[in-house]
Amino acid sequence: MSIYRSICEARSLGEKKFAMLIDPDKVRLADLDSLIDLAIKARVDFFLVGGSLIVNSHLDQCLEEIKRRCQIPLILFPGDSYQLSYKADAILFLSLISGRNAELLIGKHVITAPYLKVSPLEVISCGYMLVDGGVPTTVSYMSNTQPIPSDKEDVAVCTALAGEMLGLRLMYMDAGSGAILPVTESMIEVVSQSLKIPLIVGGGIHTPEKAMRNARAGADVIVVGNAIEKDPSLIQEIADAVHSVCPVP
Ligand code: 1GP
Repeated sequence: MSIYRSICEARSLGEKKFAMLIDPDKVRLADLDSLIDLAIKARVDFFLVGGSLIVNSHLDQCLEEIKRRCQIPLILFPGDSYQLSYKADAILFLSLISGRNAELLIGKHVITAPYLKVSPLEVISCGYMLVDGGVPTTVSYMSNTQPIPSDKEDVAVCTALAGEMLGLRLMYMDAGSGAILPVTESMIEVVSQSLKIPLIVGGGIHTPEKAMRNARAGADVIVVGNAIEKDPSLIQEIADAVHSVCPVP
């Protein structure tokens, strides 16, 4: 089954998925094996691999090592068009629809499309919505865009709806890595209810409780990076919290 179909099926059943973000810049290859072991034990659903700024050349090595050790699907979460690799299973083909930077709405995609056309990667178009996380994040700086204010739920809903109407197949609301304020449950709820496509939520999630509340509010996939880099024991706790959210009867 394709990765996208598995996410859609889970949404239709009310099941929640947990994606662990691996930033090749931050993870030391020496630590990767133990993180992979923890992810297998915790039944992590996906690895998202990428970052706003990859300054080392670990991307291929990271992907190879994860592939060698487990079967958890690997999804590229590219911060730029050079962050591509055939060694992953899928790619989030992100369009930064909360911003008005033409390069990140369509420009980079034109450059990348021929490469993806001949690649074995599953290409999943994804509306990427940056929401103010209370602090300037790398992604807001690097993308040269303004995030959606965290209390402007109507703007978030209209942006998500427009992305869905344009044919994007997934929506990702992100407060940005290291956000102080994660996306509110209230915003997640209204956006999720307005969409038919699955919703990914990440940025600044530090506790199993917040992960669970986001899933209950309507997030279909919860992404956590920073918190588990600091405390890998959270992998199991957050996975359990996300997976414990039961479908509404
Ligand atoms: C960032 O949503 C991801 O794009 C994860 O954010 O690193 O803050 O968990 P954190």
